[in-house]
Amino acid sequence: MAILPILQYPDERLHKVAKKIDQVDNGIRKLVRDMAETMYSAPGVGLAATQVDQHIRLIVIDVSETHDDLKVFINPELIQGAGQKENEEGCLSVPGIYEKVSRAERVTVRALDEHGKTFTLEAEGLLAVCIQHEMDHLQGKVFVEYLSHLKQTRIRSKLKKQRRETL
Ligand code: K1U
Ligand code: ZN
Repeated sequence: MAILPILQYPDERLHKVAKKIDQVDNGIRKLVRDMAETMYSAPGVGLAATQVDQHIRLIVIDVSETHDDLKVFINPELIQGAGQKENEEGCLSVPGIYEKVSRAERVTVRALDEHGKTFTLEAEGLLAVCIQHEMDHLQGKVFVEYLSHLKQTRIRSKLKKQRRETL
């Protein structure tokens, strides 16, 4: 297994639109394992392939406290959304920034698992937020892009300062 480098906002590659996966093969399963290791070590509760510079429709999520409930979504499709709720979000590509974003409260998602089998999942709470956040990554959207231009400018300056100080 390997820990993969995570692209940092405002890297332009975070805006690429991910392509559908045609075949769930051993190469995809190796990427799933590497992404899971990268997510757990960050630490985070989700990771989209876009964030590790792989522009294919693949997401891993584990919102359990015990790190034993890995969920793999290949070619995910949002088939239903209900309610609306504001939640605080973070992102491994935007370290140290937490902001409120409004999203559907409950979602139903259909995807393939790591064996290529179709499943449907109904989610609420952090899992629902995380699914929507990661699916945005696959569309090339980063959560800060829901915020005002002023907030986005402030976030970019804060990140620049943070990076200067860690050099
Ligand atoms: O997409 C990402 O970069 C992962 C992101 C997922 C996410 C979290 C919260 C709301 C929406 C989306 C993260 O994992 S940020 C880190 C984080 O929230 C966290 C880290 C350690 C323990 C618990 C949460
Ligand atoms: Zn993110």
